Amino acid sequence: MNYHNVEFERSFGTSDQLPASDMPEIAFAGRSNVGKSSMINKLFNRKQLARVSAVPGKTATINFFHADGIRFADLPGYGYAKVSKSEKRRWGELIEGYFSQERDLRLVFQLIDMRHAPSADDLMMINFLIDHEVPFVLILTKKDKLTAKAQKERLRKFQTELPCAGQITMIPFSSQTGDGIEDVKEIIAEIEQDCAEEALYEDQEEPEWVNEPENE
Ligand SMILES: Nc1nc2c(ncn2[C@@H]2O[C@H](COP(=O)(O)OP(=O)(O)OP(=O)(O)O)[C@@H](O)[C@H]2O)c(=O)[nH]1
Ligand SMILES: [Mg+2]
Repeated sequence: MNYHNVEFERSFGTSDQLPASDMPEIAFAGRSNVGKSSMINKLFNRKQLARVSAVPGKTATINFFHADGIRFADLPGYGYAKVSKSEKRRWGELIEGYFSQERDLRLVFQLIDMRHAPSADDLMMINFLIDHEVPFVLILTKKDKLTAKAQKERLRKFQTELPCAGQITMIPFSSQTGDGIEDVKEIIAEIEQDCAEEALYEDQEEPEWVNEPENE
């Protein structure tokens, strides 16, 4: 993937505005302030592609980007306490709406803060992904804020704090230092490869008449 080719598509405030899924998609989910927009900016090497804010709860929309035939969806952050009930409802509608649509969703990067035990909302989201068999990778953000010793300790604790921890791919990540970004790009490259192979297979599929018996 040429990460320079990224284009911002649009922001959506309600799920019924979302266009039909016409491209393979990769989504970024996680609670407000966990670092979704920062990760997207790091990935595409742009400072302001996805807006980053010190004020949690700023991204209350689903934002679509695309690059080289793959769509990236920045989902609204959940779990921020200081917003009105109606805002919370709107976020819930957006996230639930997104996941209930027939979308060509290939992977969710589920972000959790590496410094803390997963919140109740994080666990609800992770259990949702497991229950609905949505493929996901866990991105452990803000790695730079922990000492090497504390990182090791958190990784050990995640093993008991997370459901199915043994089967989950976890990538310690920092959008400040770029730690983990190569692993993330490798995963995206694998998805690209799968999509390219599928396209090739579709092109090569034999027309139906080839298999018709002769001289009937
Ligand atoms: N030290 C450090 N700070 C980070 C990292 N990632 C994000 N931050 C900071 O955390 C804050 C929130 O980051 P965002 O990227 O806006 O978080 P978000 O998940 O997009 O938040 P919402 O849009 O509210 O859902 C900002 O002040 C970032 O600078 C990281 O890896 N290391
Ligand atoms: Mg954001």
